[in-house]
Amino acid sequence: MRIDIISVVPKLMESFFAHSILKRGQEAGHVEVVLHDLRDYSLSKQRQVDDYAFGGGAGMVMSIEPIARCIRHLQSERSYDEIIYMTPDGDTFNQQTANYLSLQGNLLFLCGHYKGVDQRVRDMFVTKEISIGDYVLSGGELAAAVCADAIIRLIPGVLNDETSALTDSFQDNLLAPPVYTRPAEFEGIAVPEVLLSGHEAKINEWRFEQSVERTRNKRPDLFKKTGL
Ligand code: 6GU
Repeated sequence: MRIDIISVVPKLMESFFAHSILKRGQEAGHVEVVLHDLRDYSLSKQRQVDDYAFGGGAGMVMSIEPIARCIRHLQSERSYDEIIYMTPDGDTFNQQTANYLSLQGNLLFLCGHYKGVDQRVRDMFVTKEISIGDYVLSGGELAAAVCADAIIRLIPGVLNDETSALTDSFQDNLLAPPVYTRPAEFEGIAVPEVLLSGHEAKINEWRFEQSVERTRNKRPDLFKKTGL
């Protein structure tokens, strides 16, 4: 997979992709993440990428020309399965979307800033609009990083234990069960006995029941979706 990210502050994301699982995923050749500075595609001497909103009002709008130049440059090198605009008015990101995007070959993320991009960018280039929740961030960069992390860890081979993504919370609309490690007893509080039994079927049954209970109690909205 290849992920291109267009931003006015690419430096903000550099260190994020240079660490841990995301770094390993790139080093092992499972994914390539390339950051692009939108200002490199500006036509003005001052490398300007925004302008006043037609019709007035507070806040600047990201201009279409630099974005169009950048996207077309990238499209001349490869075709993109999705061109994703990160915006608080997009569709809320979830595990299902992460699963879908992890199966694609080339993804292009455009990070919004200021009052957002000229609507014609959305009409002409964007195939998917994503928000990470109902709150406003100062830019789409952190949101794009969140999505990229959720996507990259699903690519086969990126996680050490390939089955571990399958048992994540949300994969089947159920929250993950409680987990324990040594010591088996801490200040008089013991680990549930079944986990020490070595009886795999019983352990799986216990974990499933715990997942169901947790989801029912903490996330009744999710629980409804399980059909249980
Ligand atoms: Cl994608 N962008 C911004 N600026 N704020 C957000 C967001 C995105 N998702 C939630 N809040």
